[in-house]
Amino acid sequence: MTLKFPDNFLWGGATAANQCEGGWDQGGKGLSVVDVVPWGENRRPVMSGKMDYRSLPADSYYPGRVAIDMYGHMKEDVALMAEMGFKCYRFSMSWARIFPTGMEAVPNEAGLRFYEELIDELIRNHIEPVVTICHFDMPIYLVDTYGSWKSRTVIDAYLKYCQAIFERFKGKVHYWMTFNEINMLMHLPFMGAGIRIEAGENKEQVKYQAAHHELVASALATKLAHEIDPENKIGCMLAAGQFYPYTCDPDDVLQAMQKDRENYFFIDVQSRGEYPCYAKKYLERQGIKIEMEPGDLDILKTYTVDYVAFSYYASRLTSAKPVDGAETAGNVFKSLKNPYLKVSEWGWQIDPVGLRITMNAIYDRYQKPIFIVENGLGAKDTVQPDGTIEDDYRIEYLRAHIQEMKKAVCEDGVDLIGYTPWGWIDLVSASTGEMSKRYGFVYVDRDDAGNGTLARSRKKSFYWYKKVIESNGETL
Ligand code: BGP
Repeated sequence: MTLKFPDNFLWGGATAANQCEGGWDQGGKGLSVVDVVPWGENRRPVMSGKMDYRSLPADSYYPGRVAIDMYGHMKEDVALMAEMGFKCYRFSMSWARIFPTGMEAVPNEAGLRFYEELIDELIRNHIEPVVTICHFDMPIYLVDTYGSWKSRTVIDAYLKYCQAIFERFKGKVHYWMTFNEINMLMHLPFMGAGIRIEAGENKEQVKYQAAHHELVASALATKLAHEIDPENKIGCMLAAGQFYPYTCDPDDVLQAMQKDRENYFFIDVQSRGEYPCYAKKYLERQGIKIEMEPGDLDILKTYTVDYVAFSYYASRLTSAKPVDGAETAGNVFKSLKNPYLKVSEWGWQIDPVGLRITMNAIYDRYQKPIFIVENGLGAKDTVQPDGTIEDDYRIEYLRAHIQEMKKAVCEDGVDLIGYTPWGWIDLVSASTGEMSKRYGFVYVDRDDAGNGTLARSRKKSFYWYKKVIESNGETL
């Protein structure tokens, strides 16, 4: 029995354009969703689609606009990844950089060139690019003009964008994901999918209709990717984390199963090719009628994904009966406090064994290769007077998760493509807009209000992760 990661295991790190790239008005880029999501008390109302960004105070601060300016630090940042020995880098492209409004007939050459330079630089450094096509990021024009994914027009706009990047990066990029955390649409509709809920609209109806359009777009993108280059591998991507029942009361167990299904719904369609029976019944019960065009169901059935990617930060806990005062924070999803788990400074529960459980649950369900494309600890770091950063807490978190990941691969036989911890370099937090919620192996000198030199420095975890990669996960 081999207890090692496969030789071609893709160790790397992940980011997303909307949280690291900046350069919001550079190179002909159009305004995108993240550019209008502010820092501070209005962030949640805007992200959840309850507040229109056009009514924000004029002095609002938008941390994504400059972020950590990877746009201006690209070569330096690739050099840091190369120094750690990355085998792959998961990043997203900004749709609005390539099609500023989403409706142009031809792509913006300067936008394509930026990603071409990045991809070429990665390949020169033997780093496999792993691209998220849409990560909380779309031209705001599509939102304001068409209501985003409420409209089928956006499917065409998305496919035009996909075609432009599949053709331009043919032979250079092989791993793609159609939508980041597609289930985020249910929880933060504006950030997840550019959806604003207008007065009088039935929220659930709107969200499931938009989801249908995204699912059709994802299937058609999969078709296109395979036609353009049969070597392309397309993944779906889920904000994952198994739900546990609060007690062994069968009602709690049932509730946990149902909670998991709310999220699995999306990737059940993307991976198995059809609306699952439980979802059909749910929609029926809620009186939700999804408008479909003839052929939609065939498209979903025929063009399923090649692999299943997911983010994992924590497991979740749920009860069928109300449990007073036992709720805790966690990657947008509400969860009860699990007395067996510690929490991060932001209240996110820490559950390495939950990663093994989640990996097995997903692999059992789909029997397709899986890819952990986000995992990590958001924490405050202290820069010592000599400039060093001793982030042992981060090392401890990642070590424990990698140990469990290893068990899932080596003892349970899960087919895992790779591991890309989130925010390998500090970046803007999606949920809070803070810079002080840091995930990186690399520190970036920038604070929550946007002050700082943007200088990069290596944390203790940088050297640790380099060794992990060098030893293919043997030295932890
Ligand atoms: C996921 C997102 C990422 C990332 C991560 C960490 O939901 O895909 O974009 O931000 O969560 O969350 P946060 O930044 O809120 O700490």
